[in-house]
Amino acid sequence: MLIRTPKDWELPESVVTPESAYELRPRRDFIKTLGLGLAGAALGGNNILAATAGFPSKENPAYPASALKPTAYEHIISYNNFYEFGTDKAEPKDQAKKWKPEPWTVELAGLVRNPAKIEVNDLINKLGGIEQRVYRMRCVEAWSMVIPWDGFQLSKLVALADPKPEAKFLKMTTLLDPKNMPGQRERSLDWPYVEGLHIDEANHELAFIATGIYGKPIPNQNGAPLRLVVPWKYGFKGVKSIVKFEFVAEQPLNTWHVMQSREYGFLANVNPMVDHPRWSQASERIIGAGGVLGARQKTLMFNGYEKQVAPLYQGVDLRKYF
Ligand SMILES: Nc1nc2c(c(=O)[nH]1)N[C@H]1C(S)=C(S)[C@@H](COP(=O)(O)O)O[C@H]1N2
Ligand SMILES: [Mo]
Repeated sequence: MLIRTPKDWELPESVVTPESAYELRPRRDFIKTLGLGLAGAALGGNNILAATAGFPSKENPAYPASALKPTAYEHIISYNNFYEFGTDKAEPKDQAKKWKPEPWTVELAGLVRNPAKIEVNDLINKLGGIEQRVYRMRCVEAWSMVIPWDGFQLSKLVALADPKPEAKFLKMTTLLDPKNMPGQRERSLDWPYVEGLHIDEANHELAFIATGIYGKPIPNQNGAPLRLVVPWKYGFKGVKSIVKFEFVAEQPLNTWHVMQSREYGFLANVNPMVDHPRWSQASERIIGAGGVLGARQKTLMFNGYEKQVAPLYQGVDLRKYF
């Protein structure tokens, strides 16, 4: 079921750079991962298949891997921010290993005509399945990856919930489960993790709910069984392991804003011209590239999605952090 037909971005082994060229290993790893199929999922160790609906998925030609160079699977699943499972980048992979995000119920709530509690696979099927999109990902800490996601456009979920006109924002909440999420027994953040979007942002074509990476169900450490992906915003907006989508009238208080209101806003659009109070946002470290020191590249306005999302922010002062 996880074996897929080859796509144009799956290069034959022969054209891939040798193992020694570290920077170019992403594609090689990609092929290995795909070649292993189900066995690969098992070897991953962390893959408790909470949301298998929709696999194998097909590439959406509007967001192809051929346009960007995907980060190696190994980096994507071992360098994580998921404070529920530890605050070091390497911790979530280990600490989330035994966590079982199943069964998983998603709640559609608040100012909607169609409130619902629905099992995640049923939700995916109801929304017409999943597709692949390759997006840039830029953390506010000034590192970046390119991730081949599987999932569905968030606007489909919004349409299913059918918000009332008073609903101006979408608030999304991570599971609260201190028994099984060791990080929630610490006070590293205000639990549960909450994020939000303006309803127009939630309905933007780019806003995506990921249920997979590289054609396989999303590993626990990346936010199983479903997490938000908004590639023009800093990574912390991408709330993981969502249990509740709530349509509200007022702008929700998002977790990192509550934590450090001078450093993290609500909008959090990627902007190389506005520095974080403690570091520059002009450039970023590319995870998995350039050996030990890492290669850097210039950060792009709206993380490279300016053409698509700039219309959302007409009249908004983008020099402002919030
Ligand atoms: N629930 C929850 N969601 C979260 C986080 C978190 O700690 N908890 N970290 C955020 C941050 S800061 C980033 S950069 C991304 C990281 O996603 P990744 O580990 O899949 O790369 O998840 C975001 N979503
Ligand atoms: Mo982040």
